[in-house]
Amino acid sequence: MTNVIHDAALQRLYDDFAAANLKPLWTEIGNLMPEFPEPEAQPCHWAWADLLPLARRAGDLVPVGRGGERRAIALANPGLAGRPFATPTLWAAIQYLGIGEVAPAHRHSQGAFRFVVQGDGVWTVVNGDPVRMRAGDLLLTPSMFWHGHHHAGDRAMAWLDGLDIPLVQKLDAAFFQYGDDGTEDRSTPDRSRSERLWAHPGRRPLSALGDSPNSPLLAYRWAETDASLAAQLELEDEGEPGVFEPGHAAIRFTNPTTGGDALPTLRTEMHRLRPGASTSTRRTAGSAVWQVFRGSGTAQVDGRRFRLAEGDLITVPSWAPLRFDAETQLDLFTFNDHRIFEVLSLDRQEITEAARR
Ligand code: GTQ
Ligand code: FE2
Repeated sequence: MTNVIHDAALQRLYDDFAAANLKPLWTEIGNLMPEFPEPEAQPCHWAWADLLPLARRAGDLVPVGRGGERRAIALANPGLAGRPFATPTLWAAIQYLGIGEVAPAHRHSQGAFRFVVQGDGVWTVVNGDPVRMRAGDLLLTPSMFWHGHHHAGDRAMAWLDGLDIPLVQKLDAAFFQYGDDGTEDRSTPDRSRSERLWAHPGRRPLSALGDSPNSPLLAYRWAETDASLAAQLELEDEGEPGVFEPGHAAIRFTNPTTGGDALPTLRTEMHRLRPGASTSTRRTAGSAVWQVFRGSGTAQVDGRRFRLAEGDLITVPSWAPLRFDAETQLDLFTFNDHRIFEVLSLDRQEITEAARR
């Protein structure tokens, strides 16, 4: 009897909490403070062989222009309730531009990059500087830099966009502005002004000695990325240090003014595994997207196993153990939010199984 009175009183208390816009911790704590991350995002795989034909159909049916701005098709993680997000912090999309098409200039507080898995012919004009996009290149569009894209080649082109849209939305930090139409630079130089000034490692122009949070270098070319990965593996062959793990070369794309990440909210890296090599199994606080640039193999994410072919994409939720096994030489591009975790001292990492020697 006392119990019944007690339960009724308790129910009144909870009702009064709700009416006063209050909620007790003790009924919520399991969800709010789990022992370790319990991400809603799932490990997922998108095959390039599925994405490209869908992008082509969008190219046939959907014009690109002012308003919609971009013919970009987002990876929507099925764990994220229908939102167009790859992970809780990362936007990943395949963007498609046909011959002669123009994606109009705009700017926004969201930071962005393009990574080109195949093709040629598009220039992204970043703060008035036309930057050529070719296979294996990483092109930056930092926060609030004007940017539009134009196609001057003879074959339609698709590439990967990475942005911090979900993070910026969650933080209520989104700002956006349209550019002037018809005034974009449509020239097609081989080398951008940004590269002419900044693509000289270890050499700072004296006209620009201060740090800038966004990298002034807007293009990281495949030739140099490839050479740096190849050199790490050559050094390994010679018994010298330099590789990240046995049979696993890796580089991070950095801002030449700080030596830190190329973008403040998105870490970008390129990895190369020798044929037959395996990575450690590693889990990291924070989420990531990986795209195969060249080669084949498998990825294991939180017990799920994905076969990987050129252009394929996977999502890695926070704290999900991740391991790659290369069949052929396997070149992998990745971007993640780990830099944000570092800035906030929330970074954690654990190797659950070391790479074999
Ligand atoms: O190319 O400017 O995938 O603003 C999403 C938002 C691409 C872009 C996206 C964008 C862009
Ligand atoms: Fe944009």
